[in-house]
Amino acid sequence: IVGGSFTPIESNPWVAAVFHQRSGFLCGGSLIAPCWVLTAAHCFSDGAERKIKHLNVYLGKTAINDTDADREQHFTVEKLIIHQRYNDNNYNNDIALLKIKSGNGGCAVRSASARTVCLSPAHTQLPAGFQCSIAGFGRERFLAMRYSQLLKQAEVKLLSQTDCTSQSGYGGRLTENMICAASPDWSTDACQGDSGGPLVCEAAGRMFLFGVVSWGDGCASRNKPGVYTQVTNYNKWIAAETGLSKYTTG
Ligand code: 4AZ
Repeated sequence: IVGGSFTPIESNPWVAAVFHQRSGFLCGGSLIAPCWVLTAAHCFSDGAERKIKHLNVYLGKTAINDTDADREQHFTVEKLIIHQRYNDNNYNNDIALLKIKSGNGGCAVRSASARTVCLSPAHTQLPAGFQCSIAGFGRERFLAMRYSQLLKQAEVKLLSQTDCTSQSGYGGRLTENMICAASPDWSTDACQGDSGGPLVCEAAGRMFLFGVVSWGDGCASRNKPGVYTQVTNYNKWIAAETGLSKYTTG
């Protein structure tokens, strides 16, 4: 995250950290049900990253390289489901599910540092300019050498498809499954390492998972919004793949 501020996991308790045994921290994710983390498909575009026995998922982590035994929960991955129509060339359908399992065979246990986030009703639209928030361990600057050691969050505003296209020059790269967000002064944005993590928006007093960090040209670059997978387009897919009811309410 470029800009924004450091934040304890308790402020974003649905944030998951996905690690690969060899390459280390891989991507963010969001806990949508005790056994299910929603993340980005492009995190697994390298074949090596699809070997589920090499993946580890943590909830309750505020510092990526520290163990916080009191607050964190560790999981292995039982199933990796990459969207069947994920396109590695334009990142269309950049969405994936991880079924997680703890050492004792259980799933996530609700606590102050680990909690599910709500999914919105299918095809909910929020107006342009609506303020939402992003969180992750990604780079703090485009040219940073490493990821942020601590979880960060930042506020961003949704853009209409029309404004995103006209401002960004993304043109035909934007599909109806993508939504753009940025800060009006272009100072805050998701960056490399935030992929898979949440864009959450508060409506009716609850936080809804509205986007998955997907791509963008650079980070916090003028006229280059961050692009997110539009989660409400995938309620049926999520229900079908997980067996969860159409949407959860936390
Ligand atoms: C990335 O490389 C990435 N500014 C994620 C988000 C953004 C840019 C790059 C958005 O994972």
